[in-house]
Amino acid sequence: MSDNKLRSIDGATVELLDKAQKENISTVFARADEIKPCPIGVEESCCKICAMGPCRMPRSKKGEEKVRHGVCGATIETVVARNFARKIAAGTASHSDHAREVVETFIKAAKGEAQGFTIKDEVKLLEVALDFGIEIEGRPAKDIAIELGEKAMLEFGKQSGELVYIKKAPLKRQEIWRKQGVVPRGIDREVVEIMHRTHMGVDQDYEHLIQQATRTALADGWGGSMISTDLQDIMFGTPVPTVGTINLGVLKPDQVNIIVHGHEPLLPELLATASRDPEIKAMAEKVGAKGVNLAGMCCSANEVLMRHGIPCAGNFLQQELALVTGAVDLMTVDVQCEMQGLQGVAECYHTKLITTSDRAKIEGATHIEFHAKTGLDTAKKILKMAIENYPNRRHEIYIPNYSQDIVAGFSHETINYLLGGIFRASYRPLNDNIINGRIRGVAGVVGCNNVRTQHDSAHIAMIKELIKNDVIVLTTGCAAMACGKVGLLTPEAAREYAGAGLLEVCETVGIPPVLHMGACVDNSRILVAATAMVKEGGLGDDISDLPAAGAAPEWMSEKALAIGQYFVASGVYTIFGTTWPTVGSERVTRHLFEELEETYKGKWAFEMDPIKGAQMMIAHIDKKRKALGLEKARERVLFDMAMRRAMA
Ligand code: BF8
Repeated sequence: MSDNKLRSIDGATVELLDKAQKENISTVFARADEIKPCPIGVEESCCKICAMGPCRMPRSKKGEEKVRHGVCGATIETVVARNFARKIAAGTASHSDHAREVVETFIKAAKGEAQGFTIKDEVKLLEVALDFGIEIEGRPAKDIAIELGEKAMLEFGKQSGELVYIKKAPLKRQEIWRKQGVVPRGIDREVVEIMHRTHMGVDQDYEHLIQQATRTALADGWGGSMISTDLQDIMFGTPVPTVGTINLGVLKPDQVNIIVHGHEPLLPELLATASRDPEIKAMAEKVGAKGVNLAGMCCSANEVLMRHGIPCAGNFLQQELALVTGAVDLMTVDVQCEMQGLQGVAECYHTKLITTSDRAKIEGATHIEFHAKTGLDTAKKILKMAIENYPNRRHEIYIPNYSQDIVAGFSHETINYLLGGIFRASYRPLNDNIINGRIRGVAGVVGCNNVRTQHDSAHIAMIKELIKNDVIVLTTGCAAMACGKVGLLTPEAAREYAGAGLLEVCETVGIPPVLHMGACVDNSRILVAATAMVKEGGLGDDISDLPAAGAAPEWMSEKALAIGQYFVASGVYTIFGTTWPTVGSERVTRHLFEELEETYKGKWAFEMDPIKGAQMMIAHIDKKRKALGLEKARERVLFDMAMRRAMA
């Protein structure tokens, strides 16, 4: 067995890793072997916010017995909480700066100033306009959209008051947030305040720091991310279940292969449109290719997959390996989760790496900036560059024979429609199936890949354990792609992997047991779905009452921590795997893992074993079922299904 099978459960990844090693090409996997995690950094026991340090304050062998202080007197609690809060600020800033770009483009699209963009979903436009308190009666869509864009933009710079979307949460949740003083005022204000409070000599009380981290994370989930999802839906269409294909086998040896990688779906949308232009196809044929093959990578992939069925080449740890096929003529990257190592790999082949955002350049890559006014021209220019690069292929092409059909695009609106039907769109059937026990509960399993664990394996082990136990899984980001690659995103997967109760529901409705809800900003869809379940009735009056839990078993990015913190503050029990960034302080860890539950009814947990993690989630779901008085219903259903199976 190749050693690389220990690094990934995905065959395409293993084959290309073998190839990269043979060709002596540096990838994230090789670099991870060369660089071991810093033992002090991994505990977050290092303070480098002033020039009197850095102060290294590792745990003593006897745990917390030794009192640890930095040069300024900062306690280890302050240092660890500061580091944690800064990560949440960075995660929130990332999702929200993405949202800002979307809002700017949205306003231009509404004014007719964005090439190739219009308002596609007028129903959602009206819904979101109402959320923002905008008058819709008798007004043209264009005017409503301009006002919506302008009001959404104000959410970033607001100095006081509350974010508009806070009112979408269950009333009980809003009360908790107000009582705790964590309702975000403006998105940017909360991020800036963390940066201020974590400057040398400002906020030096770990609970107070975590409180601001919570307010900032809420500004992500119920602010930036939600704005991003909603306005993207209005511009590009709200996703509906769409059939697609995933894994590196989607690359074509005889076509011009272009990969869109990153997070903002703006340019990828235009590339999708422009790649269908007959002129582009003719150009490709002129250079000897059979056409242009557009594929996605990371969250950009999720966006164009859900809305256009554009194939998905893979998730985070596959980005460099895609280039190792020798078949990628051009890759565009915008923002977030793009490894600098890409340029080095691109140089080993003929691939052109193009940076497209004004916020991100990579040394050595070609920079072609995307601007909404000229977006379609830029898209065409990039496609032409890719086509011109096709004859420059100088290596033998090797595309692993792995691709898998999937169904993606389960927005909140779609779940509503699928379960209730067009005339009575509703979460009632979902709630009823939870109440009667066919579905035991709901789990959100989301997040990244992390090279410190076997690629994709924790996602799949955890999710299989959950669905086997009748827990329906909602997924986004790289977790969703991991599911796709092993066939969990097909209705047929229910028969193979789901428990009897969940299988019955999936077969009746025709859905997979794992629902792909989009990119990482689309975790906001999970918040909206959870709120809809609460509002539908019968499952308590707050998100924390739902038999539900969340997890990111292979997380690595700061965005994941912001997501986790807003789920916890929204009342969700949330388990992370891989590593935990507050182990340097037992008090801070206890605060996050135990004390937060007293106020927010949600808390963090850390578990490296994904099966154990799934069992912890199931135990939590059962605890919530019991609190709702539902445990008896489930016992009855299980008996019925066992009987039915015995009869089959
Ligand atoms: O936002 S899941 S590795 S690609 S951070 Fe990045 Fe993590 Fe993937 Fe998308 Ni999300």
